[in-house]
Amino acid sequence: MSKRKAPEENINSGICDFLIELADYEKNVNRAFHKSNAYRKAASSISRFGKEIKSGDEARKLEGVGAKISDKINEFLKTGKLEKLEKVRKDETSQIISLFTRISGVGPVAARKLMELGFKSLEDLKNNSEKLNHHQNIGVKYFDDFEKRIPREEMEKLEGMVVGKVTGVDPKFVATVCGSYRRGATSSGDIDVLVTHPCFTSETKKTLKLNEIVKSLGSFITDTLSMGDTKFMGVCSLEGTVHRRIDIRLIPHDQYFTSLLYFTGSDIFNKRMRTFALEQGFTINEYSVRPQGSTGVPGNPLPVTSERDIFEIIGMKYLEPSQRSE
Ligand code: DCP
Ligand code: MG
Ligand code: MN
Repeated sequence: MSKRKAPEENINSGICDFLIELADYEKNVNRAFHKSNAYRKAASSISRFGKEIKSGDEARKLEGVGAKISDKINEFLKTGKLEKLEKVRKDETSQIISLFTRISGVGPVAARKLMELGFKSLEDLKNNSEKLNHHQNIGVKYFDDFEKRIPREEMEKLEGMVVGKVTGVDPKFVATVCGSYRRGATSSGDIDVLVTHPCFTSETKKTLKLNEIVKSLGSFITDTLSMGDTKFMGVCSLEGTVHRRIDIRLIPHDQYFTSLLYFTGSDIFNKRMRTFALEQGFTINEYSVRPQGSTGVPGNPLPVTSERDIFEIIGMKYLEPSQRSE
């Protein structure tokens, strides 16, 4: 999961930052996911707006900005802060839960549980490792490293290295680094790799061995968080650099482009595109694009041979990865 996004050119970043802080608070501390998404959606709209917002009323005209958020924007523009956030930042429960949810492998539920066990700090968690699972313990171990964004230059080296090793196993493998890197971000939170092979389809699933691919990466992989048939979650490190989170997914060839689209994101863009697709009568997810059908039950997956196909099917103007940040 991504933590802090890279600062992008955004004239309304003050407003967007406080909306995202509210979104994180609602998600992690209150587990109010709808409220959280509403704040994120408003932040996304405002950052796409591009012009300086001078009042709550002006913001209200944008999609996803209602009366309550508009009032908050007025308060922020007038006073330079938000009473609600000032309180949240001072509250100990919020502080502890917010800290714990920054650990890889710890979601809002686990964070609250750990707090209820009386733990307040990372030190407390280090001293009680038996209360954490393997993934969470590694998350604590590399807490500082995982908070550091990966500069694009290092991402390029990581990409070259991973693609080289994977195609070394079989030149027919196709490996792509997705996520924020594929969108052209100047830095990334982690490394999201998709691997496919022309002989690997949703019918022939079991013939490929993900652990062979992971093994080919050698000592570059320092830790395994989890290893499944099609999904590896782990930690890697280029010589002498910080430890980084890496996910490798094996994707059937016939699902490659829907997966590529999904894992290129951003998550906010995916939500917008899914909503758009539904309005046009299509269901899209990482596996397929299907017509909705008059009964509401999705039909069979439509054939797709590029990302462009998916945009065309649902009738959305094609956007390059670099245009999919919000
Ligand atoms: N994704 C999604 N919804 C989620 C989580 C992920 O649609 N709840 C998709 C879109 C993301 C992609 O998966 O772009 C990769 O997830 P990351 O959390 O790694 O996000 P990014 O790579 O976009 O950002 P970061 O640079 O922080 O890793
Ligand atoms: Mg990522
Ligand atoms: Mn990721």
